[in-house]
Amino acid sequence: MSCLEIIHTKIKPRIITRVWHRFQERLRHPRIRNLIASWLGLFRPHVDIPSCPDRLAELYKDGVTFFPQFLSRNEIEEIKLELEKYNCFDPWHREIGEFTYTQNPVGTHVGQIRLAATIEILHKLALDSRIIDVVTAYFGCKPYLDSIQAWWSFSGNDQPQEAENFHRDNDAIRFLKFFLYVTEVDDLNGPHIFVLGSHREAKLLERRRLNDEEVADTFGNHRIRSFTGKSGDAFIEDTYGIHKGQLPVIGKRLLVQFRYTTTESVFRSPLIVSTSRYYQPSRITSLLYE
Ligand SMILES: O=C(O)CCC(=O)C(=O)O
Repeated sequence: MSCLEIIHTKIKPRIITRVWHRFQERLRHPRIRNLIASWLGLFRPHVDIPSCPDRLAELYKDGVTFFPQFLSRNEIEEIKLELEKYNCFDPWHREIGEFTYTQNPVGTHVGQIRLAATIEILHKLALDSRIIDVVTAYFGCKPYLDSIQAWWSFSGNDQPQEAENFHRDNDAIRFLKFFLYVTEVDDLNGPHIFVLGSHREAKLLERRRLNDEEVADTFGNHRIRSFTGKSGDAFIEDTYGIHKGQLPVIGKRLLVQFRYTTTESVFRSPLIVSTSRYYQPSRITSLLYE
């Protein structure tokens, strides 16, 4: 499997991006966020907006749309074998240093693969028109590919940490995340959990982690969905909606995630790599290439 050459590491978001982020993360009402995002979209270069009414209807109503078997068994196995070769780090405890996914230090919840953004097959996927069409239609303007990530979620811990608690993401004024399950995900090894429709509802808007009880009391258990799935299953989600990665009870979950935005985010990829042959700059702006 081929890797792209690293051109720069430790890329930081621009000052204007950081200032804008501080402002937009304080805008909490979904309707106001949508209005401003639509207005900002007018300043993006022209792009044809694809028609995918069913996907859009799902994303508007529920905040999520599913792609069962987005990748075949062989394709996902190839990606898994590749990702297993890489070292990980704990983004919440960087002082621990690097480790392999089979030997995660006691107490680690997450093992991020630092070099995920160098793996060309992930770029091919991130630029796949099945995703780009939906993202472009939802944004109503030309999207940015903001980051490519992959991480392990580990069992062995009693209490949830960080994104294992319910929360809303504030990554950008409008954004979507694509999630690809690389390992099979059942109820016990860390399914992604989402509150259907919460992305457009002005409830529990505070910038903080939320506890299970207040989420259930506010939205009702019937709207809290746990996404189990086979390896190769995928979904696109508006993670301004309330979500979490359930603390795994047994095993390990391996996930690939791409972030698409309408403006550069402060969480943008710190890696710049040589341009992928799959890149079509007329359709999307990638922040991962020079
Ligand atoms: O690991 C998960 O399923 C949740 C990830 C998450 O919270 C996020 O990407 O914002």
